[in-house]
Amino acid sequence: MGKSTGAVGWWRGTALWKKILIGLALGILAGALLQEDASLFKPLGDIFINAIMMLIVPLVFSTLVVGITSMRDPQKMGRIGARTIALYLLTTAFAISIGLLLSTLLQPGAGVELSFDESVSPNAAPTLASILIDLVPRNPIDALANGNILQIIVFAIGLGISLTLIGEKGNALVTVFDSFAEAMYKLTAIVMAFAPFGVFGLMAHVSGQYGLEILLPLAKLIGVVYLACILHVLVVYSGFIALLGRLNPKRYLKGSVDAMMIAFSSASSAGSLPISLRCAQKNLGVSEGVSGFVLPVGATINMDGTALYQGVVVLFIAQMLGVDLTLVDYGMIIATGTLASIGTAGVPGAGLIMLSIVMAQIGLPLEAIGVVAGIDRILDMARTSVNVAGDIMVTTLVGKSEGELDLAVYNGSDPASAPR
Ligand code: DAS
Repeated sequence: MGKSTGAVGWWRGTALWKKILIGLALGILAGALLQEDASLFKPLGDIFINAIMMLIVPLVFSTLVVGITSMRDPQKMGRIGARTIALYLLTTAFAISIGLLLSTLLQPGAGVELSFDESVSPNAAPTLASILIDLVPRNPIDALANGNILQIIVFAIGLGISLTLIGEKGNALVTVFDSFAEAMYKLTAIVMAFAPFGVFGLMAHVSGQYGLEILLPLAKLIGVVYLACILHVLVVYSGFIALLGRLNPKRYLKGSVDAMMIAFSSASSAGSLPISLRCAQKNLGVSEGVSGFVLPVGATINMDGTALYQGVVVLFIAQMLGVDLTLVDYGMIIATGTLASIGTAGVPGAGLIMLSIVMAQIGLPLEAIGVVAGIDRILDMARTSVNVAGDIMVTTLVGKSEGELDLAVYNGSDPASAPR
């Protein structure tokens, strides 16, 4: 086929993240100009979200089975699991602390007088026992059909280890899964070609919904959440990549930007998972085995942005109500905020629902959540971007520590050797 010229040639030659950024900017502009009429473009966004959600289960399942069988070392799997959980908990504690620190210093709730009357029923905090029991699927087909990611991970790990242990007899199925995973990566690339248009539709709809009259009274709160998110990524994540991974943090940021922008526009960690897998493997050189395990786990239980958001918003509400919090309260916020973030689903608005756990724990009126519910999508976009950035950061560190990171790909010197 001849080389495309003009606009088509320019578009084809432009990096995906730039195209998504153009779609995002034009979407915000269209929403600001057309207001509610911009919802006309919402179907573009909905189709795109459906397309990436369609990929999650087949991609995660096939990648993980292939990844586990390629490792052939159950001890290695245990080590990867332990490192993954430890890093996820550590970065979540950092996140909620940054949220509390900034909210204490900047006092976004001081002097704010906003009425609230919506009643919010408190959520039951997920106990560790309930999380562990729910990990094992009674029916793996049901788990696959309902997209229960943690149960799919448990079943895929069990299947992968069993295929390894049966040796030759397992090879046929491993080959099938390998081809299937390959096809799923190609389908992800095809879906991602439509990302700029999908992001345009999503942002036009969101931007058209929020006028200045809604945003201005809570502008300081929005500013503190966004500042905390930016600091967490640029300081904590980049610091971990540089100090623990001895890797160039700029490469990590550049390699993650596609997934972060999809997370921002979709406000869904689960929905961003196919793109996170593609970024980790194609841009950062992490192996299928590590990324196929660490990312789906992260998309389900690692929500640093959500934890950070809960730290900021709980203090905002306490400040608004003139409630002085004690050090014990701060400790309770860190503990319950971490647990609440683990229990937060990777879908839009989940963090707002889990906020009630933290509020109830320190005795703040749950109705006050109504004050921030109106702008939740604006906050959700930022916190979900951090959730996804954190998953990719941990995947990169675990890959590096296990010798499962292709430095030639990471440093951008040899994208051809990218695993996918
Ligand atoms: N939107 C959620 C996610 O997909 C996070 C949240 O609501 O806090 O990660």
